[in-house]
Amino acid sequence: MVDADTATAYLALGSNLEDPPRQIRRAIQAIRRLPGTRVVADSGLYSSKPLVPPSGAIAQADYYNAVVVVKTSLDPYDLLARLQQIETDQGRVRTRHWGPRTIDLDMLMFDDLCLDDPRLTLPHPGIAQREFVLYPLHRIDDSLEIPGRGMLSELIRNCSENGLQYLGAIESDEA
Ligand code: A4P
Ligand code: MG
Repeated sequence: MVDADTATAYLALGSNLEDPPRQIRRAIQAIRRLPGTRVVADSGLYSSKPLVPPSGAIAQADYYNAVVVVKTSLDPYDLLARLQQIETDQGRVRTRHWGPRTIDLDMLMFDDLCLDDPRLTLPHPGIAQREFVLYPLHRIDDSLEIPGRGMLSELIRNCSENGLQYLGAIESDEA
């Protein structure tokens, strides 16, 4: 059991290599196994068009994305380090920024913490512009407020779906 002294963190998962739905399921299983942490909600699975970086499009496959909510007694930097370890365990090779990846785990929010640290920026800098983050968050909690950015329902009004598709519930079969 997680004790009462826990934080709520929202985590974004993204993959576009090597059976992405399976990569997402594996990562969620790994998150479930983190100490002092339990997954309390998930958005279900989405497919999305690759984000086009400011430097121009990179030819890469569509992404699969999801958001999960955890209650955790880990501190934010410890949680980040453990998420990065899960990325490494799933064979993520950091080639190019915004390039294809087996799994990307980003921390979207950690309670109402605002951090301006390149190692851990909170809320995540892309949170307000990314349809594959905003719509899954909305499915989880349509009355959510993003610290420093405003109401989710307002942010979503200014963010087109850009081909985002809801694919259904995430099965929890993988170890
Ligand atoms: N870092 C700072 N703040 C955070 C945070 N809140 N969460 C630091 C996680 N990490 C954070 O990350 C680079 C550095 O960011 C780390 O050292 C960490 O300490 P990275 O994972 O090594 O590199 P990256 O994945 O190339 O960067 P990033 O920023 O995670 O990439 P993006 O911006 O998330 O882009 N298109 C679609 N449709 N769906 C996607 O999921 N993902 C990306 C990745 C591109 N296009 C996409 C998607
Ligand atoms: Mg990342």
